[in-house]
Amino acid sequence: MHRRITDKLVIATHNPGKLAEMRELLAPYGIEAVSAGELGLDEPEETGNDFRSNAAIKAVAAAQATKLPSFADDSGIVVDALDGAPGIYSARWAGPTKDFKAAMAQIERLLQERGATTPDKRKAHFVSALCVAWPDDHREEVEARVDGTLIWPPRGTAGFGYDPMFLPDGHSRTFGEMTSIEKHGLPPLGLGLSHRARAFRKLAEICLEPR
Ligand code: ITT
Repeated sequence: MHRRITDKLVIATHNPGKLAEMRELLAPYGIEAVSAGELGLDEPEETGNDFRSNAAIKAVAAAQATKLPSFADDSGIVVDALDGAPGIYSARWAGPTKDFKAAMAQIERLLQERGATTPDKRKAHFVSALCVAWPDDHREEVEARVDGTLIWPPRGTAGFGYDPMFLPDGHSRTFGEMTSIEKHGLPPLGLGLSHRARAFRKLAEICLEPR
């Protein structure tokens, strides 16, 4: 049986870009949300082998620490020509200073080394695994992806992380050039385009009721 989210929810992320998106996605449902950062929660070590297990590690750690239902996202960019890298290590590729310009340059360097210069060889997708965990260890888990092509040089200053390098299929602007509504707004305002928006729609279907 799926469980509905009715109470206050902890958003178990320390990434400000993600936090803003997760808050915006929850806003129409009238759920009061407080972030892990605001509560001073520690960041658990992400020891899982895939997005789904890392999302669960983060949600369960926050639910245990706060005794409140907790919502986590584990996400990343998967580059075909790099055998799926950086994948679950997408945050780590930016190093301790979270330098995503350097992380994007590293991806580009590796793509050039592998001769991936034409769009067909530069396919990538973002993945978002979402987990809501309750203090009694009930969990709701969903996952989704958005496919696209990596461009160089990066374009746009909106969004976060690898957004300026990612051109979603069927669009002429990168995520870095889109407004937040365009990137992850849900219908009727947006198209629910991003990996996180797509995963969130699945979660909303099973766990949330519109106000
Ligand atoms: P938390 O674990 O605290 O949530 P984090 O940044 O460490 O924050 P992840 O381990 O899930 O989160 O790493 C995901 C990385 O993938 C993130 O830091 C971004 O660089 C990248 N990423 C995920 N979603 C993205 C998006 O919508 N746009 C651009 N980059 C994204």
